[in-house]
Amino acid sequence: MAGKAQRLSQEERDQLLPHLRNAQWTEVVGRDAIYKEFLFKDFNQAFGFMSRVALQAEKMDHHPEWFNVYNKVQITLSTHDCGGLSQRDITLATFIEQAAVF
Ligand code: H2B
Repeated sequence: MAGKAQRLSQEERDQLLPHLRNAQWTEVVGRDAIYKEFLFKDFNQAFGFMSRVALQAEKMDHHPEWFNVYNKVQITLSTHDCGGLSQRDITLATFIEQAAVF
C-alpha cells in the first residue's frame, strides 16, 4: 500500500469505530489496536477463513496478529508502522467481516 500509514484522528475514530463495535470488535486496553474472536464449526472452516484473510493481507501488505486453536481465531489489528490504528486496520477489519460469512 502506498505512502506511510497515519494514526486515525479522533474524528475518523468517531466515524469509523462504531460500525466495527457493532460487529463485536473491541478496543484493546493499553494499546491502540482492535480485537475480535471468531468461532467456526471446525478447523476446516477456521482455516478456510484464515486463508482468505491471508491472501488479502498480502495484497494489502498489512498483516493481522492472530492466534488459532481448532475452530477459534483471535485477531488483533494495529499498524506497526505508525504505532496504532490506521485506515488500513479499518479496511482489513471490514474485509475480515466479509471473509467470516459463508
Ligand atoms: N502489518 C501491520 N499490521 N502493520 C504494519 O505496519 C505493517 C504490516 N507493515 N505488514 C508492513 C507489513 C511492513 O512491515 C512491510 C515492510 O511493508
